[in-house]
Amino acid sequence: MAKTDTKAKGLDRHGLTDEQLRQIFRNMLLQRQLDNRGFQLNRQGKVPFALGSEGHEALQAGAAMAFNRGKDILAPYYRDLGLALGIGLTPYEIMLSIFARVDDHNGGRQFPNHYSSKAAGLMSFSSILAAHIPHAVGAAYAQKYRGETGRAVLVTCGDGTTSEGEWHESMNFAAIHKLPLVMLVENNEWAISTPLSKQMANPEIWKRAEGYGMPGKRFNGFDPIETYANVKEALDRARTGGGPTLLEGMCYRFLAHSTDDNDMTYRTKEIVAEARKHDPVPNFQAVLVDSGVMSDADVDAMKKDVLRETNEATDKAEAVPYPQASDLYTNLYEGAWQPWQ
Ligand SMILES: Cc1ncc(C[n+]2csc(CCOP(=O)(O)OP(=O)(O)O)c2C)c(N)n1
Ligand SMILES: [Mg+2]
Repeated sequence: MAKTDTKAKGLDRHGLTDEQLRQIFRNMLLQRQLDNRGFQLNRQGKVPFALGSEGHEALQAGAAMAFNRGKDILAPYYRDLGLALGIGLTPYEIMLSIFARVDDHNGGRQFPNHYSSKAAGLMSFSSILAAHIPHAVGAAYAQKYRGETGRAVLVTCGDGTTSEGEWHESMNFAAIHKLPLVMLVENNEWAISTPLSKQMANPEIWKRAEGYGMPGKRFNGFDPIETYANVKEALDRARTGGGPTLLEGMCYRFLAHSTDDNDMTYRTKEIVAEARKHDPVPNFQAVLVDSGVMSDADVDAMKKDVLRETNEATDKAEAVPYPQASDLYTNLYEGAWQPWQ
């Protein structure tokens, strides 16, 4: 599918208010600023690892706007900074995780980017690709088993993850049981160094939906409003007993996979520069300014505020201590028992 820019299509807001459109844009700016901060801190030797959502901003900010806080459950993967922010995690919570500090939800003992928040309805997940998808299906099964309506599970993963056995098993099980689940695949064309062409013979992931017996759809993930509309439609169907949907949002990974990866060993600067022509952040900014939702001065003020919030979150989180070595087995074994005893 050709990637079209939001700008070219004008503003079809799908019921989103000006305030919601500004929230989406702020989320996108925050993603970029926090990504940048993570990479900076890594280069300064202050954090061992960082990984960015750059190129996924619109997809994640748009999808998060369709999530019902306090009702739905999110089962994200490691690239979902914008989804985590969009459903209520703060930059400070994100920074606590990047710095691995004791006040982090996981006690500073989980890999960075492994978001979790019981209060926000965000399921903890594992680094094992697709391992969280059966868990998400289980949560959707529990909702159905209890006869709950008006809520659903939003589960995400990358294009490469759709090759895993758990992914196929989960889609099949969700369809058989008509579970309240939306599987959102963030197709950025890469799985670290593996291009889509080496991952699957048919590059249209959404078309697999028919084989499982559920609706499937592909959309332009560089457009936050189009993303919102598609995710909302699928979540509404799931919330009202209509069963699961497979969605495929098209985007691109602008950064290397992580700070541990040199993408110039498998793709060229020119390829990335070509994809960056569709950069959703400046494009959505232009949409908001052209349509009068924001002025240039509003945009400047928002960018300054996002930088301020990022700086404050960084300083505050950095000042929090690391977990104690003596806490290594806290929440793993009952009582005071230690595995070396
Ligand atoms: C089962 C398993 N195999 C391999 C890995 C190593 N690995 C981590 S991320 C990744 C790429 C995943 O690509 P994709 O699903 O497209 O997500 P993206 O990072 O592109 O957003 C791989 C192979 C892993 N974590 N788990
Ligand atoms: Mg990918």
